[in-house]
Amino acid sequence: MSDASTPQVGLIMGSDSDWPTMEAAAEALAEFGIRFEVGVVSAHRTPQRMLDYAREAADRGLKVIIAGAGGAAHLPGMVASATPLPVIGVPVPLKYLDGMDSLLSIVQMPAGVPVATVSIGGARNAGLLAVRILAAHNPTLRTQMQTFQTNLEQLVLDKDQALRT
Ligand code: RP5
Repeated sequence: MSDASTPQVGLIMGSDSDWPTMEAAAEALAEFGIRFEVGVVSAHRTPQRMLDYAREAADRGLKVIIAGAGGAAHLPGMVASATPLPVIGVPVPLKYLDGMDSLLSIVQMPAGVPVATVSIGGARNAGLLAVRILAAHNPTLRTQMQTFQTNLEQLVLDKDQALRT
């Protein structure tokens, strides 16, 4: 089912044009040494591929799916409907509507089919949330996340100090 080389996170997006936004999720996962796979899976253009991906994800050893899409952004919700894994949705901003269309398409899920939606363009937080989900059963990863949070706090304190001097 899974071994040391199996990806833990599936990072998918509706189009390769989403990658400039979604790349930040990949970077966050890489910072924590999380194994992940990347792919284009479109709810509208490759519906069968999307269903196959979602239905097979858990058996392939994935633990979390991050799905980004823009506009009529149905990918995260549809994937969530066909997998028992946690799905994190990333609203990708497009040329029009400033990503509000993507956000509303992803966030307003019917009861029973949850998608953890991050902010518009918030792919980094999607990556970090995936790390936290994995860390719930991994003390080493949890310690890494605590160190990350401590460093984040220190960064703010340092900037505050720099402003005051
Ligand atoms: C969505 O349509 C994709 O997620 C992308 O954000 C948007 C536009 O796709 P392209 O026309 O750039 O391929 O499904």
